[in-house]
Amino acid sequence: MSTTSPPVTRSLSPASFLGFHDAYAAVLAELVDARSRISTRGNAGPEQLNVSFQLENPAARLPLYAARKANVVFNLAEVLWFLGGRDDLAMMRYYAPRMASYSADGVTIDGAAYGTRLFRAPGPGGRSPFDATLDLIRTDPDTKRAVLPIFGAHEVGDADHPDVSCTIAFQLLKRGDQLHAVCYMRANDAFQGLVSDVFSFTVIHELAARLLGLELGTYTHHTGSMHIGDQHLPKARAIVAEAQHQQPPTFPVPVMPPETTRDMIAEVCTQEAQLRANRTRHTRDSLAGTGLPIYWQRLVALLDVHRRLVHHPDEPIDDSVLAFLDAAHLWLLRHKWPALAASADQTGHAS
Ligand code: 5HM
Repeated sequence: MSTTSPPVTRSLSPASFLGFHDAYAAVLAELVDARSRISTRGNAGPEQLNVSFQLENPAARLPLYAARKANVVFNLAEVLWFLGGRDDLAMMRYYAPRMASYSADGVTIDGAAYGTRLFRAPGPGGRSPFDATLDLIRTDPDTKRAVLPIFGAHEVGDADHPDVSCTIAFQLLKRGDQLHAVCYMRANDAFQGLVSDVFSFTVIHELAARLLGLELGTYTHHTGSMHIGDQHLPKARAIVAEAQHQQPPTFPVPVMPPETTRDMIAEVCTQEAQLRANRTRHTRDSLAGTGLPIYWQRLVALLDVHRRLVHHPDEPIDDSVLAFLDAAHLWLLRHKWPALAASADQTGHAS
């Protein structure tokens, strides 16, 4: 009589983390020890294929490592750039001059301008792919078709363009009262791109949940090629060591308010443009005067603090605005802009 061995059971689901802070260190820990290396388009470093992770709370999207000094202002600006359906280099260059290297014509950005693929309406009166996808979920809640393609057919086999979309697609799945999201990436720079991609897509995920009146479910990130440049390895090792030996700062995770509307997003985008041009400045009263919920007021305040750092680096920053910032944002600002550390000490925020 032949015996059959029992089927091998193993989990086919990605590793799960409460928030991105822990997932980021786990990805970097794999990369710094990865044996495989690639060298392409002038960049060389370790690579790990098929890296996936899941976030239980996608609103916990910030990596709070002193060794990383994440630029949360850039992250916020980039997702506003997406939400506005924009592709202009001018806006993003203000926040990150290195974005100029993504532009083929010095005026626009193509592959990394995900907003053109997600939020730009296809024609007058037409719905954007994002809005069409939300409508699909409303009419067929169990749908598996709520997919927003990003990598385009026109990018296939392009060796010359400086910027070919790294995200393939973004998917939304309503299951029960929760909205889950999946981000599929062909390639991810584990040190830089990963931080901004997770930030942007978890904000878009959270916004979709709010607009649909659903709870925020899990966010899953799948990457074909996760890699890191050799120049980032020392900092990556420092982050991994910090994750192993230090408790992260604990801050409350702000939740996007359920009453968030597209008009509020438009108002935040308008505020961003005004602040970038240094045409407006805020106090606690003027922030309240925007009529935005506190959550969005705090993000406008973050952009205003950045405006002061860029346009008036020698002026002291209004302590009442600093004290109003989200605590995690202030913590990141203080690490990124040391000049802010002294004034931020006066705000009463925990460091
Ligand atoms: O040669 P390639 O087109 O793959 O180079 C693009 C680089 O930017 C890769 O390191 C990719 O992982 C990174 N990247 C990212 O991580 C780029 C974008 C822009 O689409 C992104 N995340 N969003």
